[in-house]
Amino acid sequence: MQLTEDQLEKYGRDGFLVLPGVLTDHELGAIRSAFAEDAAADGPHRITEDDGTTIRAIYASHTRHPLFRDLVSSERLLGPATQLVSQDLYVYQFKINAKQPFGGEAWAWHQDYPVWRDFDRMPAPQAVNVAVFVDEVTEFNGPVVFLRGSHRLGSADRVHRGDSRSEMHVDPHDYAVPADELAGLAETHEMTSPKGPAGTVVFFHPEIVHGSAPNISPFPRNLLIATYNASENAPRPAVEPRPEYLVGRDTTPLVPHSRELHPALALEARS
Ligand code: HL5
Ligand code: SIN
Ligand code: MN
Repeated sequence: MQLTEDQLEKYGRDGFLVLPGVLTDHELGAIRSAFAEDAAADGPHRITEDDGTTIRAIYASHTRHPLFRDLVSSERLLGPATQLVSQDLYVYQFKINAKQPFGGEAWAWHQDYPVWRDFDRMPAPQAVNVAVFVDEVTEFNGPVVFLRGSHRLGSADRVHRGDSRSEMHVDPHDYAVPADELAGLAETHEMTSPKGPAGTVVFFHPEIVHGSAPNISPFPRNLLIATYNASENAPRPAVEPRPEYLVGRDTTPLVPHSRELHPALALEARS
């Protein structure tokens, strides 16, 4: 799968790019089962909502489950990601943000790169997020909202809030874009939220301003996000390096495979 010049240009302009139909229903079924299996493993990589039990996010499934390990090297994700960053890539971070039916909570307005710059010493925003819709995303189940083109403003300084929402990761709430700044940005940058069937993939820039509302619908909104970083842009040594479930340390460039290794990643779509 190769992105066209038009698609590359669109990503440069908007800060995100939507590709429908990247994964098949069969593959999505396997991804949902793998997620359910992996979600059973306890540990700090498992983030809960404020109730302390509902799963909010799970990190680093690609280090525990063979399906996710193979998925991140799939040419369908890694190929376009490599084109967008124009460098060899490795997985910096992998998470599934589970927005459960009837109450999956919001993700505050934020930019990703300031977190990775300030907490991990990532030198530059030479990375890309690849978000896979594990479930259909609609206006009802809390789609990610982007401020179109806001990545082109670069990264602002941010202040870490005292009332930290989580110690396991940096919740966007803890490093949010302040309300007055957001209000100003929204005057010049359109709010837009890609929606679509499960299997859609959204590539988005680490500096784009984004956030999402709670899920009051009866439908889940599990969103898988693999963040690929340029191997040459690996974080510099930090005084307090964050755990490996948040910051992948193996910076060896990934080699895309077009013939899927895992049997659940069906070949039907490409054969
Ligand atoms: N939770 C991530 C981290 O690295 C940062 C957020 O959406 C990405 C801002 O701890
Ligand atoms: C969300 O899951 O809605 C937020 C995604 C993100 O911050 O990357
Ligand atoms: Mn984010």
